[in-house]
Amino acid sequence: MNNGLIKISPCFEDVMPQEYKDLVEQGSFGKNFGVSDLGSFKELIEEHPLCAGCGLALSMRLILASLPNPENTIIVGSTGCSALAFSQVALHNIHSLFGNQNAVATGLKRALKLRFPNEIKDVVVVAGDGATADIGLDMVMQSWFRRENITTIMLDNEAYANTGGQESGMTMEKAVLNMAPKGKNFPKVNLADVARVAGCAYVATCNPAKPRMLEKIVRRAVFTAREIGPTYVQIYAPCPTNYKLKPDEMLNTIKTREKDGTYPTSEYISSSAKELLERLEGGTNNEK
Ligand SMILES: Cc1ncc(C[n+]2csc(CCOP(=O)(O)OP(=O)(O)O)c2C)c(N)n1
Ligand code: SF4
Ligand SMILES: [Mg+2]
Repeated sequence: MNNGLIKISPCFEDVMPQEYKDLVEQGSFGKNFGVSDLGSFKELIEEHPLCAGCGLALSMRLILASLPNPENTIIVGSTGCSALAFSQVALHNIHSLFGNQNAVATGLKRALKLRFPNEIKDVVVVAGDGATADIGLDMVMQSWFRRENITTIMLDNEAYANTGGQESGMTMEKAVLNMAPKGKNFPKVNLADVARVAGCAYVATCNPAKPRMLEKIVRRAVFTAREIGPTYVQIYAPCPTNYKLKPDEMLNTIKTREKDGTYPTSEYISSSAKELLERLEGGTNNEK
């Protein structure tokens, strides 16, 4: 970058770790970087506090590398494990109280439109499944009903991970967790279908085991939200700690779920979004 987006206070320069200095100096800003360039720029500090093998950490890296307009993107987060990573990124971000993320993002987007009518400002919510499908569902749905121009990304680890493993609406039926010892007794919520019916112009499910697909989906969602209306992306991001996986089993868990059809990659594109994406991409490529 360095376009002054994030600055280290001179008083702290001598004590800041080198990794953080690298983040400030080598962000993805001002360049046309994507997930294929990961490793040549800094998007998240490696020494972040998420557990080894955490699907959220990998997904966050990929989301940050996929944003089409990072300097002018504001991420709105919510309480949960992903929030722990936000202080390790060189990007504008706001932490909202648990469940409030879509209401905060809505207000922010509206204010940015008024304050900067001639500039592109993307607002992207990145929150957990508990924050999105359970406790914040009311505000998520209202932002969709009202056709707000924001992207909602759910990091779906199928649990309330940060509080020790309670079941969420997104947990699979019969799944056993630390604080759901008898197994969940109703099915996983199909929030992708709900999003489509509630007015999202673009809806997709994906995972970090297919980074280029994730990149394409995030970019499509951001472009569609900018021009047309709300968009929803659901990323399967397993939690090794609560699902008792070894860190190196995370990606294979995703691949197995994709293969057995219990967590497929999918895409819904409304006709207006299709028109837009065809114009931007020169023909939509729907290959998974
Ligand atoms: C209003 C409110 N209710 C409950 C909590 C407690 N709480 C903090 S994180 C969390 C679970 C988060 O689950 P999820 O959104 O799936 O994120 P994860 O930690 O799994 O990434 C809960 C219930 C809170 N902080 N605020
Ligand atoms: S508890 Fe799970 S979701 Fe949270 S940081 Fe650890 S592995 Fe990631
Ligand atoms: Mg969760």
